[in-house]
Amino acid sequence: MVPKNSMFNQAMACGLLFGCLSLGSAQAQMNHGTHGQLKIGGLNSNHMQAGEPTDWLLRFFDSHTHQQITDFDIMHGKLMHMIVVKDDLSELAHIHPKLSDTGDFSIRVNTQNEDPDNQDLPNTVLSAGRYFVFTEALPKDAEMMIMNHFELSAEGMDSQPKPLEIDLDMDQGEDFGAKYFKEDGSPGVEGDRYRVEFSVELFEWCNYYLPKFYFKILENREGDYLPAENLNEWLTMGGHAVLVGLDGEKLEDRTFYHLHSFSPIDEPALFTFPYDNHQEGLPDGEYKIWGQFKQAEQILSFSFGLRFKNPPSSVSIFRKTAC
Ligand SMILES: [Cu+2]
Repeated sequence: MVPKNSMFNQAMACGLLFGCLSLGSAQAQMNHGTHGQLKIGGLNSNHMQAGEPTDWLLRFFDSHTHQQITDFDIMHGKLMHMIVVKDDLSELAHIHPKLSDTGDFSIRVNTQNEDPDNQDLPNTVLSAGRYFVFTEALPKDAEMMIMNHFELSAEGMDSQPKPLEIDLDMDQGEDFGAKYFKEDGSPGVEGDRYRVEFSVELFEWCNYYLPKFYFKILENREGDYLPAENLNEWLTMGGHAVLVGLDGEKLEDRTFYHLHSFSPIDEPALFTFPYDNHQEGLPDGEYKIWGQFKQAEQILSFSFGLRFKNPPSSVSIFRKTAC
């Protein structure tokens, strides 16, 4: 069941009706009339020790009145969705802080907690480096969710940035890539439990293109890779995908999208993630995309490195007037 007036309904409406303001488009809507505050270990600090259990506290304020926003509605099954990603895109955690009576969100990272939707929590900030934190929440009675972002740095053993491996290179004309993953969703080799096929399609829209991303999840059954079974909805959707750009030195310049797929309908274990920003296309560049799915009780994250390239703009696409 979907709660009335939830962002889910609006998101779906936007997915079906082009032209409405998209909900997942981080660039345009981050800090939409709000500003956020992240306290680490009780301090106004943006430093922590990598791998150490650490308390994070978040507050959000209306930018005009400076009042703290304390009431929130549930969106996709949670009061807040938080994506933590390392700047070299080597690590990602999708977690869900808790809301207190006073309107503060809190979470202790690098630990286990009782929420089965926080399986990434023990691995939130594991290595030294720079991390981005993206939050999504829906203030009560608001029409739009608020998206905020924070930056922190983790100290610890020196860890060199890892180069992004490109699995699908549209510069080379590729639109399809396949990879193998182990039981827990970590990268594997042929013969391991999962083979995941990732592909991209481009659709003309206004004077640019909209991408659509596909994940097909195959499971090794006695040597044959067959469509995975026991795939369940996670957080009210068939699947979630997080797309983050590598380009941009500043956090504000990073592209960030949290996309959604319905459960497969036509083809078993095939998930479709439409790009949900109908105001602008996706810039050329290097990205990582994590598809997140629930199988039985386990959350699986399958990631692909993507070099995204828009086709040269054609005359025909500029003639379209329906946008
Ligand atoms: Cu979430």
